[in-house]
Amino acid sequence: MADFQSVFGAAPAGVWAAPGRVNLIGEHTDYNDGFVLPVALPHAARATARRRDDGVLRLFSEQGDGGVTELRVADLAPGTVEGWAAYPAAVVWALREAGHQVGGADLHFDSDVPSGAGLSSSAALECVVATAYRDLYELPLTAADLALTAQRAENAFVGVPCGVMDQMASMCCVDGSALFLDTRDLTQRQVPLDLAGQGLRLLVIDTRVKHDLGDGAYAELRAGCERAAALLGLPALRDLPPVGLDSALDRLPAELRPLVRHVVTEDVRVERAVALLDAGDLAGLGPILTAGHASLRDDFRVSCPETDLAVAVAVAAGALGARMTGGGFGGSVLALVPAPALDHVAAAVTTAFTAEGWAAPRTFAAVPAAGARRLG
Ligand code: GAF
Repeated sequence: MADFQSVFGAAPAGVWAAPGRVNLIGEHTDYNDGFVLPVALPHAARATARRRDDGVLRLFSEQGDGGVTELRVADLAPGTVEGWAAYPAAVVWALREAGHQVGGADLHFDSDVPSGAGLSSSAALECVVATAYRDLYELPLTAADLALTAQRAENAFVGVPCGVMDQMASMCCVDGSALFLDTRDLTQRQVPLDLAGQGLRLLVIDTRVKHDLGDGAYAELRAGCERAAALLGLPALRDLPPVGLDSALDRLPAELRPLVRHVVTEDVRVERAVALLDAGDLAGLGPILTAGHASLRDDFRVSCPETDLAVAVAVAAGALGARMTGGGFGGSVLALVPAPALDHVAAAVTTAFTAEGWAAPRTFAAVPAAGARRLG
């Protein structure tokens, strides 16, 4: 642990935090202008920071290789920064691209969001930089403005064509609630999620199969969805009403039909989930989660043997429902579990992984936490 003073030789101006997230339901809907329902995790990226007025950006991460990355803000351009440092650099670049007069900073990062686990460690890093810069440079930007800037940073600088869910979750979630977000116009509503009051827990199972959104599969899925919408003459798949699904599928090439079926049915699942939460029926969420997983496995095809097994074993061991969460191709599973069954479900999944010869998953109970904020 190297503190800010010992790394940068000066005192910091403050400390900021931005959380990772787990998405309850609404997967691969955000880049289709659809609905999502994420929850912020207590796990967060923290940045200790000070402003610099010489145009130099210095970056250090407790999770890095021990070195300081030094960059000139004026020279930042897509493709010029590699590895984890690309994410903070991207946000500074995107703020300048948007016309904000921002310069350098010293930034010391420490994150406990598991990386590559589908829990938005990248968005947490982007959002903590955006939030620190807002305060250091007194930028008149809302949380949603900062989320959009962070998304643009990831799209245009890092080169990952992600939607806006992860950045909005990291910026806008509040303690104790899920964020019901319409990704078309960013209309949002906090939906209280009193898990403890209903004797429930959200078990996160990190399969330790690293997922990487930059490897092309995510971009292909997004392109497929956009092609389907164009063929149907729609601005986005969000605009396809569920009642018109079957006839729309008949008009599409076979390889696009399952993608469209997933997106349209997933939007319906999000709306049903919100209705259940509004009615105080959290347990009713279980079958929706499991149906969402089947759709991601069979139609969207982004699950993998580890997430499929974790879901099946969790449900067999007493979870009310379970699904993979995040982009897929590995990452984490989310299970809704009666509180007394929490340890039993986690142990059953671990035993099943061991029997397959796989590394034991990392498990923890997620408590809905707050979005990005200044800590001190
Ligand atoms: C990743 C992306 F970054 C999000 O925008 C979203 O598309 C998600 O995968 C799938 O729902 O986390």
